[in-house]
Amino acid sequence: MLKRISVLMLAGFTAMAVAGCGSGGGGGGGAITMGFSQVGAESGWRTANTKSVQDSAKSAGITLKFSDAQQKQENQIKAIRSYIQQKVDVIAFSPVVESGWDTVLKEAKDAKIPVILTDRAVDSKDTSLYKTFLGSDFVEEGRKAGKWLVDEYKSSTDPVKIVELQGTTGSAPANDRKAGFQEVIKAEPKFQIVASQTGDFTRAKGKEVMEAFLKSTPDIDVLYAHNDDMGLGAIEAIEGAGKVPGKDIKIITVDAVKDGMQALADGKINYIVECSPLLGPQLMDLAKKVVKNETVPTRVITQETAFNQEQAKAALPKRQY
Ligand code: GZL
Repeated sequence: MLKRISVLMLAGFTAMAVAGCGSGGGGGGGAITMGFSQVGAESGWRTANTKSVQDSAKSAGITLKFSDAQQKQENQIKAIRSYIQQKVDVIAFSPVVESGWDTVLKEAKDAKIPVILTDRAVDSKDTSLYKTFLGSDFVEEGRKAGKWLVDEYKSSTDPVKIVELQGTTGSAPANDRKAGFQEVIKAEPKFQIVASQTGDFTRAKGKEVMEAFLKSTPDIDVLYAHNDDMGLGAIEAIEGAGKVPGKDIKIITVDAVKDGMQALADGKINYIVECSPLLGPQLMDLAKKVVKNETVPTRVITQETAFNQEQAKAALPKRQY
């Protein structure tokens, strides 16, 4: 199953009459300077996303000022303020959590510097605070995970005990992957989420929380982890408890990074919903348009797929990340 990153331009193009940009060269046709605030380096997905942004800026001839917030919102706010001070032409960032951005985004708007959201969304009611949001539909990713589970257990009536490793508390992917999954499985009472806790998208935390689940929750049937890294940490915990991942406990994760796909091909994970980190090329195209006051869609959704164990074996050799 080929991964497609094509842009599904939502209907409802909105002519975004963007105000002039900062005093960088972009507005006048010179080289564009982008200030980018990255969440951190918490997962294989994030590493691939950072590489995509940095490589794409280089190929697009865009000067990139890049900062790693170590998963702290205050560091992202500081970085955005410093980009405003430096009068960059455009600001892009992946908000670590959904809330708490209105003040700093208003400061960027007042400074006439357009902002692009990439990867994760914010819950600001005022959508004029940013020009567009480029990223996956996390609710749909959760639905895909739920649909696989419903199909996997379609011929069973026994209760199915599920534990869930959530992503970073308050983040759009954690909120939405949970919501999409629950929306699908709630139709069948046999599915019971018996424990759910954040593993903060990291392998180490995923292992630690899964060890606690294994101690507190007997007879776990399924683990739903909001990303591969937490799933890979959980596999270490499951094997440490003398159980067989993918068999004693079925595992569904999200991302489809190389390590996750390898575990899927090896039978330790049962299903992975893809979430592509390769947003760089589209981000740079959008930045060029926004700086030149061209029309951009208010929402750009990346097209993604999902993999079972057989599909992972076929796809692995061609995976870019
Ligand atoms: C999803 C991204 C998430 C990944 C995790 O777009 O924000 O953050 O699923 C990463 O691996 O840490």
